[in-house]
Amino acid sequence: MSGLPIPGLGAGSPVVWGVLNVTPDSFSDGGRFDTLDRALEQARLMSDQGADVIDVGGESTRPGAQRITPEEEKDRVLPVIEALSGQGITVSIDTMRAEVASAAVDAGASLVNDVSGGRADADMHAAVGQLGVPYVIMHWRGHSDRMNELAIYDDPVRQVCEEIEEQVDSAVRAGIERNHIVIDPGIGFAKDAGHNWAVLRAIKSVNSLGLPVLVGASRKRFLGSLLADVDGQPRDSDGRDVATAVLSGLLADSVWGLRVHDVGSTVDALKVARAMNESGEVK
Ligand code: PMM
Repeated sequence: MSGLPIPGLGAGSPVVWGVLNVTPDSFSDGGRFDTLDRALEQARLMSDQGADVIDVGGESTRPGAQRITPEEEKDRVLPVIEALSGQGITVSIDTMRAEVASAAVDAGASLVNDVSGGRADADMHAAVGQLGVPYVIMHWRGHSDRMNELAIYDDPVRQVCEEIEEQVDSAVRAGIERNHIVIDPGIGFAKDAGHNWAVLRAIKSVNSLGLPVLVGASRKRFLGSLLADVDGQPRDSDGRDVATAVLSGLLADSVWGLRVHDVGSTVDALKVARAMNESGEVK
């Protein structure tokens, strides 16, 4: 693990990011938290379970998803961000748009999580440079409506690392401080199950880029395929939390942060990993 773009977080154990999708259509939790009260209740639960950051997203990125307007995105996320940051919760905005990122930081978000790493909006890097907040650059090749056709690699680990580095260089050129950057290999984005496993097994290669690494494998489709029933039917997203937590435990020593839906099971897994490694006191 390297770097601490959020002071005080990430020393000793990965930072846990709790996912809060305020969308009607995200793949695993779409529609569940699309009223302010339900969103706040879920965020509070995740914080109580040990989430360090609540990652608020208003636009679904599930394969095949259609885009929404910036106004719609802001209407969904800003009231939630204002309320959560008002309660002292550290909030990240999950957006590909500079305009939404700026409005979210004005509303109290402390970090920008951009699944496109700046590829979706030419203004994003300059805007984040101005905002001066930590910025997550995820590996991304194209919007959800075409990401499956972009899942072609000769060497997924090498290409993912190279493509992330290009975005990091572009971000630094645009004024984002290098020590504000977190990188993410983009599990499930323009990657099939084999690509996802290859990247996860080689997570130390991603780490060797020298920046903190965030991984978001939670409830993703490749876990559903792994856990398919005897007829080959993928496991529903609700039934993927044990697999997610096992991955969290396995990655505990190799990543800076983990982005998950079920915070409690990942926090448990991280405690087990720490106890096994005797690398820190288990609280
Ligand atoms: N995955 C999703 C959305 N945002 N952000 C980062 N940094 N990494 C991810 O892997 C990621 C993300 C899509 O999944 P969701 O529906 O669980 O939010």
